[in-house]
Amino acid sequence: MSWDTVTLDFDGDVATLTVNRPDAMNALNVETLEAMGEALDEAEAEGARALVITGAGDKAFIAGADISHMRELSTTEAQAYSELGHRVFDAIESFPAPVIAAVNGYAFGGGCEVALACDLRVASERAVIGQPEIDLGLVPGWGGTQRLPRLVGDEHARRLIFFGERVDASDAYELGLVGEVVAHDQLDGHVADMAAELAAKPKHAMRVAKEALNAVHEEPQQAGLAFERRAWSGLFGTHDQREGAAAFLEKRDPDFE
Ligand code: CO8
Repeated sequence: MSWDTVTLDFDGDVATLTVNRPDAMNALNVETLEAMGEALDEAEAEGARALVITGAGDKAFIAGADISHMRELSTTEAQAYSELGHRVFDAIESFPAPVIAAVNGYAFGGGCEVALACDLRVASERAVIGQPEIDLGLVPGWGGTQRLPRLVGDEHARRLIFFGERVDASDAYELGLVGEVVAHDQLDGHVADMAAELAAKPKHAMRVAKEALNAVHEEPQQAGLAFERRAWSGLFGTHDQREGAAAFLEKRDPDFE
């Protein structure tokens, strides 16, 4: 499948979803969100074991929702637009393999929220990130009010959302908003290496690790701990669990399923 505003490429078990509207700073209009949803389904159907999300061009990761589209919306249309974004971002969060945001430039509003829905965030030193909705008379509408405080803590999230402040890559790293900052021209290669390493890990254990980590936020702690207990014991007896232990004890590389 192919789309006008999204590309999906495979390199072995690693899929890369690129939002491709560089003339509009990769802003997310309805067509692009729908294409992202279909691309995520395809990546899952093809068995991707790691997914990279990035933006086309040299300036923007994703500069947010499409402001020219938003300007015309009725309340009902705004609700549909909001729900579409939520569905896509939830699909990123629940994608059954690790998802890495390669933040190659501006990541504002909905663009920051895409990155927040990913498992890991790596920024180019040129990245600028923020939730500037307040200055458009809005608030983050695709999960930012919930996912941002989990990542950076309540105080920093309030500052970013109340002031609409845009932070550069090194400040984003200091806040914990990204896990790593790399030179701009090394971003793609570095993220590709990370994704390949994650894709080579045992698939079932990786999926359970992600589900358990997601449960931290989805359920109260006791329910999350119960999930971890069930999931952990559920991995026992799998080929990869036996092979992992055997390979360690026999001082050899594991041959995972
Ligand atoms: N939407 C639509 N078009 C955009 C967007 C956007 N978010 N961002 C940039 N563009 C367009 C510009 O209009 C311009 O188009 P044209 O060439 O036709 O004039 C083109 O991209 C290039 O942009 P600039 O000329 O502004 O380029 P600069 O390099 O000077 O600046 C910036 C780049 C810094 C990214 C600047 O464009 C900017 O600040 N953009 C807006 C960022 C922003 O405010 N984003 C938040 C949007 S709100 C949001 O995401 C809400 C999410 C929740 C939605 C819930 C739905 C109900």
